[in-house]
Amino acid sequence: MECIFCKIIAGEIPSDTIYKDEEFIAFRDIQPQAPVHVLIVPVNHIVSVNDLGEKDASMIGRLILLAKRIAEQEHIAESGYRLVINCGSEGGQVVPHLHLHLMGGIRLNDRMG
Ligand code: DGP
Repeated sequence: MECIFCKIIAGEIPSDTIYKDEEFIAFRDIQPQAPVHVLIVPVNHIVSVNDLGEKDASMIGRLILLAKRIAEQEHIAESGYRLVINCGSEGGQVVPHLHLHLMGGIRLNDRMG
């Protein structure tokens, strides 16, 4: 297994995990861009948005709803937050395992890259 997020899911690499169920794991980003920076990751190894199909539509819905719940737990729901999925090299994706960034706790600037 080469994928770093699969290794985190398997418990082979330590992480600051704040949520886990059979479908998703959420852990704090090792290089946080904001006071709250959580990565929400499907347990199944899906490389990127490019690999999603119709069968994944409900999973993606649950991913967003989980992000909303974690934002509430992290006390940033009211102040606001940003959800980002990078896709591919020019989209800024570094880890080739689909993940949603949840960032907040500070006023985020408008610059996207
Ligand atoms: P992206 O650029 O969208 O692929 O984001 C990858 C993020 O993953 C980046 O913000 C840093 C984070 N990251 C990379 N390796 C690790 C790790 O081993 N542990 C944790 N917690 N985060 C990691």
